[in-house]
Parts: sequence; structure tokens; C-alpha cells
Amino acid sequence: MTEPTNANLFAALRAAFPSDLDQIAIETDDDLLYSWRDLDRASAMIANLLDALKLEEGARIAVQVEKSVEALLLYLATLRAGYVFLPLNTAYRGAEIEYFIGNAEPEVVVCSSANASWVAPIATAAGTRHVFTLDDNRKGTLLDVAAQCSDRHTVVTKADDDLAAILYTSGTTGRSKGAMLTHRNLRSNAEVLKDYWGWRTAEQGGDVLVHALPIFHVHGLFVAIHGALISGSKMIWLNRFDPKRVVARLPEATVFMGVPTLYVRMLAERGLTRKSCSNMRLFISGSAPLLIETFNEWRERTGHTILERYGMSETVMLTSNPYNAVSGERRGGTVGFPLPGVQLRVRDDEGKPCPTDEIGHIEVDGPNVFAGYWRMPEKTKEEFTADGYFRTGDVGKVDGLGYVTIVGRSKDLIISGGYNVYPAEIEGYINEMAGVAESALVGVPHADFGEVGVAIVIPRAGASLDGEAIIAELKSKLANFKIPKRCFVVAELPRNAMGKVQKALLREQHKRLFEG
Ligand code: MLC
Ligand code: AMP
Repeated sequence: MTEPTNANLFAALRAAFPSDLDQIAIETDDDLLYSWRDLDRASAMIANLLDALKLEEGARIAVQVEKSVEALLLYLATLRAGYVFLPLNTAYRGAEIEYFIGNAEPEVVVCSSANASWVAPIATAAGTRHVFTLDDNRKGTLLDVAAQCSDRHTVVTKADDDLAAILYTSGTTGRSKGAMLTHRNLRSNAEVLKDYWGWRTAEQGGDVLVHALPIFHVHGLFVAIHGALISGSKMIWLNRFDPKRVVARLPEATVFMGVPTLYVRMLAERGLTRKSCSNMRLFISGSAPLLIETFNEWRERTGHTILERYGMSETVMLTSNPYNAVSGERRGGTVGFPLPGVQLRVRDDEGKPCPTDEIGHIEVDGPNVFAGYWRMPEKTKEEFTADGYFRTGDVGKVDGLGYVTIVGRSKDLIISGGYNVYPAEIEGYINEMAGVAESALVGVPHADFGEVGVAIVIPRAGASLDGEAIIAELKSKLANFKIPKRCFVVAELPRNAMGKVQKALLREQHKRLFEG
């Protein structure tokens, strides 16, 4: 009798480990070496720890820890043991964490020991049964307990539609929504990208990826890590992005992935030259629009053409510029072609198909499209068309050759340094402050972050407000990347005939704020 196939993503990743498990899988920037055997055994130990907790089927493991190889091992262990990984941005503060934990009801919460004094009470109040700590120096209660567990573990069998992870994305209205990603979503995307980007398998000598992104979002956690693991390739691991350190490691590397801000900062390094990039095979950019100036400057300086791709938390990767010249050139300003298996279409406001080159709403379908928002069936329904396509909220067009260009967003969203900031959330916090009548947050161009938020605030009659004080109050409540870089107090907001705030006018008014 043949064994039923295991749809668990970890099984696919594990199957791609090189046959010589003593080869180096990860080298940290402070010279720690982890072999493939280390990844296998350490993830088994943490998986055994989770098993011993006798968690419910589908239990969520919420994790807010600084980046480290051990944090990656916790992710792998969660997959391996068949639970649902819920990564949280390290910048989130009390109210944000309280919402995520209250909404997701994780049975296990893992936080840094520095944050345990405020995260643990939030978790306990929400009914979490187990709180562990994990720091970026290989210390913490999680590792203390795991050290006593066996290093052998049978990968739990999962079905395609079983959940592997929940990623929270903020909402244009109301609270954040947890995008539910299945083992099939993540596995199919990793397998497609392995071929599309020409990852070299272990037998072909493997690639070497410089990993410098955070590991709580799609880009760093899924696209980068899965790409390396599913091809048995080594990672050079940086816990924090430092342009000097990345440039210093490029001569030993073959692949790099970053959001546009990372490329902008690396271009400011004199050490970035054709010579330092001569071993490199591929530079990939995504999560935010890559300016054509950056694309061109990179090509001139390094001789490499950045490959831009497009994705979302709800869909993992959707489109990519070609890797192979035979499939076409990499076109700056475009996000390339829909990936194999992805159906992408552009529709007008009435839902009718847009002809070639015409701008409309981007809708997608495919094995990578998520299973819906956690405990929000109504919201999920709204975001899908009657024939099952997901409405991305991005506005774009497809040209005669099939290249997709994103020209804007129908969702009110600012992408700053690759992080999403939803104006409605920040405006909500400002509007609750004493003396505030109303507010508007708009995104304006910024050379480093691409786009940053600027707040325009209207005081109540008789109240006197100070922009700096508003920013200081926001800093005490919200993640740092959500804080507007400037705040103006003015008498009124521009409105259209319907009384709606004209954000386009505000953006126009402030678009040169960060020039020069
Ligand atoms: C930091 N700051 C930011 C910011 N990051 N402000 C706006 N936008 C950001 N992204 C602010 C801090 O609040 C602080 O302000 C100051 O900048 C310095 O903080 P820092 O922590 O020292 O910044 P730094 O470490 O340099 O971080 C910048 C960064 C980081 C670009 C390295 O933001 C980053 O890693 N971005 C990558 C995000 C990412 O991985 N996105 C993928 C999403 S997945 P002050 O006032 O306190 O000095 C996705 C899907 C897909 O979108 O398609 O991939
Ligand atoms: P997130 O919800 O954090 O996953 O962000 C997804 C959003 O990032 C998408 O809906 C797009 O608006 C944006 N995005 C991702 N990649 C690109 C890209 N290459 N160019 C422009 N926007 C992008």
C-alpha cells in the first residue's frame, strides 16, 4: 500500500535538504554556523515541545520576537507539528498586541523576555495557556524547555486546505484582518518560484541567499526563506538590515531580496560595485513600487537588472518579471507576468473586463489565494467576486505582451519602507485625542521610505493643538513605522460636493515636503 502524500509544507521543505546534512544551511553575520542537520534536529525538539502541550487541532502559535535563526526554527517547528504560525511585527505596542491576541486566541504566545512583563498579562487575560520567551541571543524559556525534548519527530500529516499561518493585515475600515494561508497556498507558491527564479538545487551547488528582511511578513518569512529551503540553498543571515554588512557579504552570495528602501540604502554605499556583485545571480525587489530611478541606477552601478515582482499577504506572490531572457526582458516600472497557475484580470468599476492597456481593478485567482479572513466570513465574501476572484485593491493594467503595471490602489493605504500603514487606523487614534475635530492621513513621496504619512488635523472650536504633541502621543500607542513624519494643524480640510475629504488635493499640497 502506498503512503498517502503529506501536504505539510515542512515535508516539502525537508525533502529538499541536501543529502549531506552536515553542509552549512545558515551562516549568521556573527559567524554562527547551522548545518541542515541542526535545522532538522532543533525544529524537531521545538515541535516535540509543542506536541507535549497537547494543543487543540489548529491551535495558533503567536510569535512576537526579534529576528534570529531560533525564531526561524520556531516557525519550522510549528509547521512540522501541524499548528498555525502567527507572526507579529516587533514594532507593535500594547493595544495592537491586545487586539491580535484577543482576535486570534492563540494557545501559545512567544515573546521577547524584554516584553514579557506586558505581553504575558495580555495573553493570559485572553485565555492563552502557554507563554514562552525567546531572545535573539539563543536564550529564553522556549529553548530551555526544548533542550529537554527529543530531537526526533515525525512530520505531522496535513491536508492541502489545513491552515499553516495567519498574517494580520490592517483594514481600510475597522480592525485588522487575519489572512488565513493554507499549506497548499504556501507550498504551491514556493514550488512555482523555485522554477521561475531558477533556484539552484543542492545537486547544482545551491544558491546563497543574503537574508536581511524581517521574518514576520510574507517577503522575509515566506518568499525568501521558502526559496532557500526548498532548493537546499544556504542563507547568510542578518538579524537586522545594515546596508554596509549586506554589501560586504555580496561577493559570497548569489541571491538577494529586498523592499525598495533596502536598494536605495545600498546604493548609498561606495562598496557596491560591479566587482562586489560579480558572483550574484539575482536581485529581487517587491512589497512596494521600485522607482525607475533606482532600477536604472542599480543596473548602471552593478551591471544587474533588478527583478521586480508583486504579491500580498493574502496571495503570497502573484506576478514576476522574467528570470530568463528568453521569456522576455525585466521591465522597470512593471511587475512582470502572472506566475504559472495565477489567473490575473483587470476589471472596471462595473466589473467588466478592461481591454489591453486600460486601467482597472486587479483581481486574481489561483492555488496561492488565501482561505479567507479569520472569523470574518462577511468581510471575506466582500473581497471575492461572484466567480471566486480575489479583489486585490490594487489598480493597474496589462499590456499587449502581458506585462502587469500597478498604477495605484483603490484601498486607502500608504506603503512606507515596505510596511503597510492604513490611514483609517491612524486617523481613528488622532480623532480620539482631546481637542481634535477630525483628521486626514495622506502618503507623500519620500526618497528613503518611498512614501511616508503626513497628518492634517482640524481642532475643535476653541481648542489649540500642537502637531508635535500629537505625534508624541501617537508614538506612545502605535508601532513606530505608522507614526506620521509630520503633523499639520489647520482650520479645515478640502472637501468635494459630497462632503468627502479630498485626499488627492492634500497629497498634491504636501508632495514636496521631503524634497531636497
Ligand atoms: C522604520 N521607521 C520607519 C520605517 N521603518 N518609518 C516609516 N516606514 C518604515 N518602514 C522609522 C522608525 O520609526 C524610526 O523613527 C526611524 O525610522 C528609524 O528606525 P529604525 O528601526 O532604525 O529603522 P530601520 O531599522 O532603518 O528600518 C527601516 C527598514 C525597515 C527599511 C530596514 O522598515 C524594514 O525592514 N522594512 C521592510 C519591511 C518588509 O519586510 N516588508 C515586507 C512586507 S510583505 P524615529 O522617528 O523613531 O527616529 C508584503 C508583500 C510582498 O508587502 O509583496 O512582499
Ligand atoms: P501586504 O498587505 O503587506 O502584503 O501588502 C501588499 C500590497 O503591497 C499589495 O496589495 C500592493 O499594493 C503592494 N505591493 C507589493 N509588491 C508591489 C510591487 N512590486 N509594486 C507595487 N506595489 C506592490
